[in-house]
Amino acid sequence: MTTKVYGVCPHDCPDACGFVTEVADGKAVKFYADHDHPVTQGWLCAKVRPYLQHVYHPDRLQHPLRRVGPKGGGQWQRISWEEAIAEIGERWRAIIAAYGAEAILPYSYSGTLGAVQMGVSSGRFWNRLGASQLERSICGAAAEMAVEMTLGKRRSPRYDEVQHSQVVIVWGHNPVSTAPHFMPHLADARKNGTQLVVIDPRRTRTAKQADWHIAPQPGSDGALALGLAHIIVREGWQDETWLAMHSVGWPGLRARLGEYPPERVAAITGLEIGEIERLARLYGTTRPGLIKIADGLQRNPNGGQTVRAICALPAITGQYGRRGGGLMYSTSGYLQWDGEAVHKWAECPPPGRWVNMNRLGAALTGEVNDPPIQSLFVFGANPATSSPNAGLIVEGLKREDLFTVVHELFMTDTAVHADIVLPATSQLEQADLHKGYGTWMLAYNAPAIPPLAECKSNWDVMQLLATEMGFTEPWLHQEVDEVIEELLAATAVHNPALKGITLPQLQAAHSIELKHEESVPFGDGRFPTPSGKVELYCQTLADLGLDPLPGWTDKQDDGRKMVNGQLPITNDQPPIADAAPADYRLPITDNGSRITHHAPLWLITGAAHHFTSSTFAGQPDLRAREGEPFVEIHPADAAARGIAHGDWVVVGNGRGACTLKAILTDGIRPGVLASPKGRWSALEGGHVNYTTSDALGDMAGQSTYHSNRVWIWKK
Ligand SMILES: Nc1nc2c(c(=O)[nH]1)N[C@H]1C(S)=C(S)[C@@H](COP(=O)(O)OP(=O)(O)OC[C@H]3O[C@@H](n4cnc5c(=O)[nH]c(N)nc54)[C@H](O)[C@@H]3O)O[C@H]1N2
Ligand SMILES: Nc1nc2c(c(=O)[nH]1)N[C@H]1C(S)=C(S)[C@@H](COP(=O)(O)OP(=O)(O)OC[C@H]3O[C@@H](n4cnc5c(=O)[nH]c(N)nc54)[C@H](O)[C@@H]3O)O[C@H]1N2
Ligand code: SF4
Ligand SMILES: [Mo]
Repeated sequence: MTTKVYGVCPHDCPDACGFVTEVADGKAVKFYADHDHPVTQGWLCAKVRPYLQHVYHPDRLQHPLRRVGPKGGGQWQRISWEEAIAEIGERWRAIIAAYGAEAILPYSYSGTLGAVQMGVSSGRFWNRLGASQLERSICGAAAEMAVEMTLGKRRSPRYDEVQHSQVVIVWGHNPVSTAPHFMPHLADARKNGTQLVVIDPRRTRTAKQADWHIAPQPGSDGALALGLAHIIVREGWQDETWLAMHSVGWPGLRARLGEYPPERVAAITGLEIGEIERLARLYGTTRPGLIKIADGLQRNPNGGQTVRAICALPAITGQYGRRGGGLMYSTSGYLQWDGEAVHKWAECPPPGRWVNMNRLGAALTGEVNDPPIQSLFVFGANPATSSPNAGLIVEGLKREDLFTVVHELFMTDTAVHADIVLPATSQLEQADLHKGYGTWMLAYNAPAIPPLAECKSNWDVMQLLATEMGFTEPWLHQEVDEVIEELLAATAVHNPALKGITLPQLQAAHSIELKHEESVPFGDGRFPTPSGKVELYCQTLADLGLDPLPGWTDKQDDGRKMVNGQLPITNDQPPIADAAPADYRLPITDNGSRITHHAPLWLITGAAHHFTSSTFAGQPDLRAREGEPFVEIHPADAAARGIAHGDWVVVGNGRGACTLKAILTDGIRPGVLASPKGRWSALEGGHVNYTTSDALGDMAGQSTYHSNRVWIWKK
């Protein structure tokens, strides 16, 4: 007898696919896509198709562990859950007595996107404890803020609406890998003549399919957008009527466009003037035109303003609210879980101080000291692999006086540095509530199988910790389904799309497409900003001391190590850390100085096709399909450095280094290197985040991974 159980993909991906697990005798025996799910349409991506290998991987953590050897030494003793939780409680009570609860920092991000296992589990218990608050700005914080400041809310059309677009500009985004279920709809549109332009310094899988691939210098997109607007106005292709009715600040922006003539934009972006003119003509004269962005584009120091500048283009051409036009970014603004139901702020002590997750290494090594972080609890995240400036994070994790707990499915680069490791359930072993951030779907994940061995879900662990700390509030001790019912009911009060949707109904349907008031985002011409219009000039930004008009700055990383958020004053070039292993240092020349004759390059580190951040990067089949850890380099840059195709090379800067295999290709812009994120240090001997910067972007404490200056040399 097999039973079918319907679930939802929990991984960080806008598609939130539906899947089916067939279960016999408590074991998952078959796993496949939900054929009736309107977004999934019967197929899963390469990462999740072999999910049973992930769930039943022999390396799954099965029991709580206590460190017995030195930090990071890999020696463990199996302990019971009772012992583990009692030890955590004992350590925390001592830390709270000496330093206060803010000395405890929870660190979680996108292992799962579930409302309960991620959202509520990152909120309620920690707020009740009075722990430090984590500023979760690793991914798309600047874009979220920029879009909300400009349009009021993050709203996006459904993927299939692309059929109404005449031209699609996929800008700094790689949906073949990162939003795969958009692609069949785009392919259908293209059969009917829709043109596809991809703007990316790298010829990605998506760029390979495009009619036209444009490869600007990283971090220059804001100038490109303003340059396009300059030409559109010069040619009179803008929609003055629409701008007058639906925007504020157009005269100010229009004046600023004078600073972005094609010659200057060509110099900034490294593109030909002819390319810029042609793109402006295509977008300026073809309606409707859709611009599709995601978060990769804005992971640099001017990412927020870049997104503001791009958001201005559909306004200038009067295309918001028009079917097939406008912006496709995120649907998250249509449905935000009721904040009080998630966090219970009103019933908790005042929120603790905020710690930016991108500065974890700095925070652990002295930047945060009032009080210092004495305990770190990591779940649903792998900062030693995925967070920037990873070498500094590892240095922090090695602190003898830091008590680290990691709740994980696998012995990750982070877990290996823990004092206590707790085994976590996979999505097949837990219940949850999901919404797609690129779709209009709401879905229930039913647990398909019992937890493996002694694994527990995030919410199970929060309940155990609450009991240990003596917290008796009922909202810390509900069943998952009770939490879901509460979230649905509390959110329905202010969100008409949820009216009448009950948990039993959702469980029976598995997934439901939400009916929003508008079938096209902003179709009624109203924008939920303070002015009710598109805010080209944004007073809220001005009040925050930020540029109220879309702009561009050339602020970029210089490859040096930051000390307490400041660059040390030194002219040493290139600044390879002397602390780096000898292998990673540049050879020393006869006169004793480091070789400096070659110029630094920009390293961009976007999504790997077969991994989700560092998730799945330990799975043998997917690792084999992704191939050896590589870096793409233009043949001209390689020749200048004596690097041949297939050579092992060191990529490094003042923060650290890693070893990669050189792939010579003209699919990368000269002066730029590309190497995907996610590789595990333990398996590959280092990874790109040893080099990435933990400097923050221009808005919302954003990470700046793609502004990363490195040197590269043959190993
Ligand atoms: N297969 C797979 N899918 C994923 C993920 C994954 O790791 N693997 N990660 C998930 C997550 S966490 C997220 S946030 C999304 C991200 O989704 P995307 O934003 O689509 O993914 P990225 O690869 O981060 O960035 C997109 C592209 O930006 C380019 N890029 C970098 N800097 C610049 C620049 O300055 N200008 C321009 N024009 N392009 C630039 C990179 O070359 C890359 O191809 O994907 C999600 N989906
Ligand atoms: N160089 C570079 N680095 C990047 C980026 C980049 O563009 N370039 N992009 C960044 C972006 S966009 C993002 S979103 C971050 C993501 O960074 P993270 O959120 O740290 O994501 P992962 O590295 O995939 O780690 C997630 C971990 O959660 C675990 N996990 C999964 N499900 C559960 C669960 O239910 N419970 C528990 N306790 N654990 C679970 C997984 O096993 C995995 O080890 O990475 C960032 N890193
Ligand atoms: S990662 Fe994305 S495309 Fe793959 S199964 Fe999950 S939701 Fe679908
Ligand atoms: Mo992300």
